Amino acid sequence: MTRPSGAAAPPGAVVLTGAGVSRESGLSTFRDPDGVWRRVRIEDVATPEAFARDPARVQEFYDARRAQLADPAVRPNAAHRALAELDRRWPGDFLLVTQNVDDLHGRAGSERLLHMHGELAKARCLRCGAVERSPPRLADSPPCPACGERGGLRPHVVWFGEMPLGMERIEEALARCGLFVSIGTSGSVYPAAGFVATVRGRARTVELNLEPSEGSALFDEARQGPATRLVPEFVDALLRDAGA
Ligand code: BV8
Repeated sequence: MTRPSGAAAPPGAVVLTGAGVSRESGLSTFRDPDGVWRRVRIEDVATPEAFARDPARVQEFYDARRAQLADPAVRPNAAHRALAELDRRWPGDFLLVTQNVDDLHGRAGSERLLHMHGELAKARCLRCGAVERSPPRLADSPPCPACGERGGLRPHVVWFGEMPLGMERIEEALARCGLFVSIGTSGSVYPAAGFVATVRGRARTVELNLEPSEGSALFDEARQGPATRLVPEFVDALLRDAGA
């Protein structure tokens, strides 16, 4: 497809982020030495079976993480802001797919944004199916904002063994993209970790991460460093090259 100016339209871009992009905002990652899964076991707090077995423990785990988002010290960093600018200025198709359940991409201004693992700030009612802004604490069994029923709210978060959200839209964007950038993820959780294998060979693939991820070898380019330095640099160069 070419634009009136005759220049080729820029490729569609898909950006995937993980916990590393929020690390410099003060939120723990999962698999680093001080990570979340070093403190609690996935099987105890992040599966449907855990919720069925001990709902109070699961609700407390997510209530504590949700409370962190209300901390004024936890706010979008330069990487989140650079990705929001890319969303605003990229002249082609664009989709930011995040594995993160924090709200920092949205607060930075990203709009073409998809939370494939759900959102801490939202709760899902098992009685009426509504997905609403979550009350601060779910461990107290607050009434559903939609149906008023008590005891039916769960975090609107995708647990292990549950289907991630928006997969059709993600697969469509991956099928059309000419650029795939993975930022701040260890590449250890599927299906997100498999996206690069889906696009490599027909899209430019770039990894920006503090250290090589499990899938680094699958990328055309892999750069190591903190997201707050790598991402703004990368976005500036991308927009300059695209004349955007
Ligand atoms: C699915 C929400 C299929 C919860 C998360 C057996 C049974 C069932 C499924 C499976 C199974 N075996 C394998 C699977 C698949 C499973 C999976 O992949 N398991 C892994 C452990 C092997 N996946 C699933 O279950 C998925 N669903 O497959 O469904 C299906 C099919 C049909 C019908 C029904 C179902 C669902 C997975 C989603 C789970 N939920 N999150 C919550 O947040 O509490 S995933 C969890 O890992 C986190 O949320 C996180 O988002 C995600 C990925 O972690 P990362 O973001 O990569 O974080 P990590 O700490 O690992 O890495 C951080 C990186 O950042 C590091 O590389 C570090 O170097 C870097 N970094 C650090 N600081 C910085 C930095 N980079 C830059 N700058 C810095 N400053």
